[in-house]
Amino acid sequence: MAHGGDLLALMLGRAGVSHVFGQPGGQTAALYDGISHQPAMRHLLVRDERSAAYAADAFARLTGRPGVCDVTVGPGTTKLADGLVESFNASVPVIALVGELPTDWAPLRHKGVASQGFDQVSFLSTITKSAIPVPSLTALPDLVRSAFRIATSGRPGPVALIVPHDVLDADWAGGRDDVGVDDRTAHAPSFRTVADPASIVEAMALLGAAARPLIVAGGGVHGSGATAQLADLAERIDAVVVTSFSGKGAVDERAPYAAGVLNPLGSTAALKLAHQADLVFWCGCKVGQNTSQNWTLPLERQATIQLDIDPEELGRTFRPSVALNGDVRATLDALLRDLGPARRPEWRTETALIMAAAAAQRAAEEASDSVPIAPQRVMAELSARFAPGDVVVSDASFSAGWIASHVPSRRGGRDFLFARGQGGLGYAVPAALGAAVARPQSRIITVSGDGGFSYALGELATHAQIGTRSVHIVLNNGSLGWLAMWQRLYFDGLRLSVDLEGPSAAPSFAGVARSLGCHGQEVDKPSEIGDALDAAFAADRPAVVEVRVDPEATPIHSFRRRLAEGAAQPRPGTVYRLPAWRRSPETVQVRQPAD
Ligand SMILES: Cc1ncc(C[n+]2csc(CCOP(=O)(O)OP(=O)(O)O)c2C)c(N)n1
Ligand SMILES: [Mg+2]
Repeated sequence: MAHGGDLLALMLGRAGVSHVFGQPGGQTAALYDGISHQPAMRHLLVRDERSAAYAADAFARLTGRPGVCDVTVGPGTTKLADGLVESFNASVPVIALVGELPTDWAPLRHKGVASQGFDQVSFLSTITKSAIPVPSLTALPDLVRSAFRIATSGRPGPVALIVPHDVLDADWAGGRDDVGVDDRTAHAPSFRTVADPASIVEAMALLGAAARPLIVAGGGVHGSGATAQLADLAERIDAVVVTSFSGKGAVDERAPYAAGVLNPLGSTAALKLAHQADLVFWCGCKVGQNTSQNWTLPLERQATIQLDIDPEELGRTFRPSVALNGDVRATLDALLRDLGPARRPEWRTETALIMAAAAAQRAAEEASDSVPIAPQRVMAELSARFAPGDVVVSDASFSAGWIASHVPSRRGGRDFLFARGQGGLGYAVPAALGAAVARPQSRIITVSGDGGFSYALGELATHAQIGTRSVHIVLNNGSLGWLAMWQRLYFDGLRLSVDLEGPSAAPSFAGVARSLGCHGQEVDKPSEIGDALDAAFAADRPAVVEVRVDPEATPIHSFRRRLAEGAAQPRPGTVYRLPAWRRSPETVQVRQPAD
């Protein structure tokens, strides 16, 4: 006799779900049985449910289809939080299948009376678009349809479907008609809306009147598949395009109008041009803290157009001159229908000068031969090997800045993933699992710091088991570099709990990789980087390239300025100021600068 797990798996299959990421529990065993009966569906076992949510997030970003993950009740559910918040804040459609105690144990669920039970609906409600408890087998089909509809409609996001043990185990007669999922809701955006014609006319007038138009492209450009429209717009009116991290790849960054990522860790040209512009068109971008430089952008004198699928975003932090509420692609299509071409040679010349200066600075940094290695050099070597279609997945911290400025996109398309929903360390390696199955023909490259990489070491075993085409670059500076610098620059040389190595112990990430079934290689000279990357790409298994990088290097502009001023330069042999309880003999010595 078929069961609820079969029904759920069948419906997922009808919705085109090809991969489910998760970790089983007793309460979800029937779901696994159901998945095993779906010939076109693959279940991928992760080592930590946090990774299942991250993998589903990456899968969704690259395919537009909801990423699906599953967890068991209680400790499985709590580990979903990192990934669901990431997807929620970054507007990524994900469906989490969540195990639950049997329905008639409801009164015992709370306060740990029934093993593993807790108030999952309340917990998940705050970190999803919707947390849907399934009360019975009869209700299941409709609620599965709801999960897809909610995840993919309007502003996409994660949905949790909470299915009790007895519902999954319940006998199901099978063969019912009622198991279809509306195929239009099996991908995002499900239904496209267009901004109202009057606003589009106003936007066209502003675009026509501007002397120095600049577009800030966010993740919404990728979410709606609008890269071709964006390039058309930029070329037609001689606009500059900058992107958020999530929007990177919205245009080919080798184009003369592409000025890079607008972020405190991003492109200096983007920052300058965002201040020079007289019109800023925020396109599928939520104008978050970083893209807006702590909401100092847009400037008072700048005209603004804001295009967003979510009307709540319009005017959240500033009053746009023109607000366009609609799907990015459909609305740009409408705008482009009547928008005449405009040449702006002065703006193009100004842009070219600013971009050339930034490029010269980048090139100088990338040519560095210093030891320990400059991360910019590593990125340049990666960039030389980066092909269209390859995917780069960034971990949080400095890696994001290095990728943003030193690995330009080579086409309009979503080839870069950043955990910008909440910037959690440990995103890259698990997300690469989702990327690898979403793009099986592509090479997946992750870049992490040693701190971020430490979060997800176990998933190297998953990569090896699945046999992903992945290369993982670890920029090992021996520390939580961002925080080490923050403490030093803003807390008078403090150095507390930012070192990841002891006097006689340092983790070998390449060694860990080898013991988990991957290729692993250490690099500590610039001349070795290229060969190491070539060997990693040629390896017959996932590969880790651990590069010893300069702990003094940072992509954060404000840190760089302060370091250049010399105010807080570390002096060899000095002892950092530590809180009283940590003074001698446990004081930490400054690392000797390399010669
Ligand atoms: C889960 C999580 N915990 C803490 C932080 C705060 N944080 C931001 S950057 C950073 C340091 C990361 O170190 P590493 O990954 O080695 O990168 P590095 O800064 O050295 O390049 C920390 C702890 C975070 N972003 N995410
Ligand atoms: Mg580090």
